[in-house]
Amino acid sequence: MTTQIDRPLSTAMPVPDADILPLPRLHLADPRTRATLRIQQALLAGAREHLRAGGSVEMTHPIIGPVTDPGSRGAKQADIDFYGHHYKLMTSAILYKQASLLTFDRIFLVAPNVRLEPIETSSTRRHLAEFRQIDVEVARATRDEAMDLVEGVIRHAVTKVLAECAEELAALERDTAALQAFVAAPFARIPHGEVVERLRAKGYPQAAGTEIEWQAEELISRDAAAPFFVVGYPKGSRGFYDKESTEDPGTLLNFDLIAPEGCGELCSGSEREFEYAKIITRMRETGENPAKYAWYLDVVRNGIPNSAGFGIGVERLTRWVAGLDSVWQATAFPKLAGVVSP
Ligand code: ASN
Repeated sequence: MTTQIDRPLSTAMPVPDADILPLPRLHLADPRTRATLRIQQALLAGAREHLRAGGSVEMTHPIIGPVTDPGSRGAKQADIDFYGHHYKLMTSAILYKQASLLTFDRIFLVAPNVRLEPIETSSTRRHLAEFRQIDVEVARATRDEAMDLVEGVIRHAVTKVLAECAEELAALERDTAALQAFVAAPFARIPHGEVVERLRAKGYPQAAGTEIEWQAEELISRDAAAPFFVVGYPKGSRGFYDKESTEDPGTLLNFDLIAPEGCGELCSGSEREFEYAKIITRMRETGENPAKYAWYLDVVRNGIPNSAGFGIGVERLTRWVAGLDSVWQATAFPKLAGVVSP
């Protein structure tokens, strides 16, 4: 594929130039794009099969709204003028996912997200300014049950790809034996503090009590024998909706799923804060003005079930399963930070 994106990873990243992506007509007609998108189709079909079989209902959610997920780590929100009202493009569907549990106990959606990521992310090989998530929310579920569901969805979807996309995987020279072994193994659940220690042992200067940066995720992802969960991120690293542990205050009942082979994070999720007073407190702690969230707080004040859920990055999952160098290769019309594209 004609690309100049496979530069060595470095923290001093160049500002993207116009030819960081191939011309759209070359990318669209590339047999590798065709094989990749067939694999993505099988992944989405597999995820839908697994979720529907478990009783989840697929919904569609808004693309714009008065407020969006504020917890998108360093990315800016995109504004839109909605007949004189200040609206946002969705950075994630989280607020709608919780609210939708008034309609169904188990829901999912394949949702578009727009996050104006910092310009340096154009060469991380794993960030897009526009991407999709398989977003799931389950009423009365625990974090462990949510992780079981992530595991089930990924195992089923990857198994479907292995069964149905042999030609495409061969065209992309994907090591299918490795993929098979990755999804046959159980996905370990490793506490955040232990991951910090492992990183330090490898010489990476990871601070305790903070988010694990993408460079560090990539490092621990490289020698993983299977996808694995990092559980219990410190409060302050995520949005107000990730529930704080009552036994271990300061720790969130959340998780990330890290892919093997250096691909890094595929999915994040959590048990949710669902009580009005706690949500208000967490909003204030994270610097959010509750007045902006009027519709959501009205829903919460009148009662929503406790729940857990997650979002799996569609392009990241595709990149890993197809064995691609970069996440932009997993979409027909990639949007990288700062790069002008269709
Ligand atoms: N999708 C994530 C979740 O459900 C939220 C996010 O993308 N920030 O927890």
